[in-house]
Amino acid sequence: MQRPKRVATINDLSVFGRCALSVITPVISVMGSQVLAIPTTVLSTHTGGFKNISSVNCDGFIDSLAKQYSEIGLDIDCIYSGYLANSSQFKSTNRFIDTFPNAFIVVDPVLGDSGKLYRGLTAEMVESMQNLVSRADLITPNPTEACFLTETEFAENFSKNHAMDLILSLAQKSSANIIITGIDIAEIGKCNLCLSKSGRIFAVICDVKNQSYHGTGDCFCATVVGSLMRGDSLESAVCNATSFVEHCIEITADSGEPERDGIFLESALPVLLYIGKNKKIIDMR
Ligand code: PXL
Repeated sequence: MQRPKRVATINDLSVFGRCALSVITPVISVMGSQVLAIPTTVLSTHTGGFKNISSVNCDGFIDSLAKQYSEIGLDIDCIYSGYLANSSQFKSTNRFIDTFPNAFIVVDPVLGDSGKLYRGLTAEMVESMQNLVSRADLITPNPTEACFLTETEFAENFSKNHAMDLILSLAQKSSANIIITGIDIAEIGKCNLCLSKSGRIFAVICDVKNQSYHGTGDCFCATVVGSLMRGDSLESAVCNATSFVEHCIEITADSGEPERDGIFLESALPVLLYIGKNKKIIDMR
């Protein structure tokens, strides 16, 4: 048996709130790849809707870990970055990527939601993120992040033409595969809009009502990474991730638990062992 693929994921560890490393690690592991979970910051909770958060910054850790791994000749198949809290973490992530030039680079440009930056993130970090996405093989912004990255005015709803303009202007910033997650397009509804490196633009419809839970972006991106690492196409990876997030939301939605606590990932994980659903793919041009 070949060794499992190795995914180094650089993100925060929010101890409570089911996002970032707490959801990425189990999702990718269940899908058969080994996760090297590299914390940028350890927080008591994520920053969306909690007070008195305590946090420990892990600045410097990424660099020392990269040094040790390159000394022992560790191979890394994929580097997947997410929430980065300051410019030093951006620099370290760039150096980490330099150290492993053969890795497939996934950047989930965690910056904000609903048209606003997350608490504590600044315009300087948007610029650093613009630089980081230019180095990626896959990026997964939500509409807010896509607008910040392209310096476009945020909209809640998009026409098909407006959404196409947005994804094409992202393609000017990055030659990566692009997935804009959860974008509301008037002609087709809420969907994940994708542009593959080969130039295909397609959408996969999201069958969700109006619930939004914290950490679903991380869950989506981790499922895409898990799928790609096991050899699925971009199209299949997006279908798998879309149906997995739908399932997570469905089993959580009637519970009455607060949205900030995240999805019931523990109950949903076994579904990933069998995921391979073919959702409808809509070609956009
Ligand atoms: O899921 C995105 C995310 C990740 N990490 C932290 C966050 C958020 C969103 O609020 O606060 C610390």
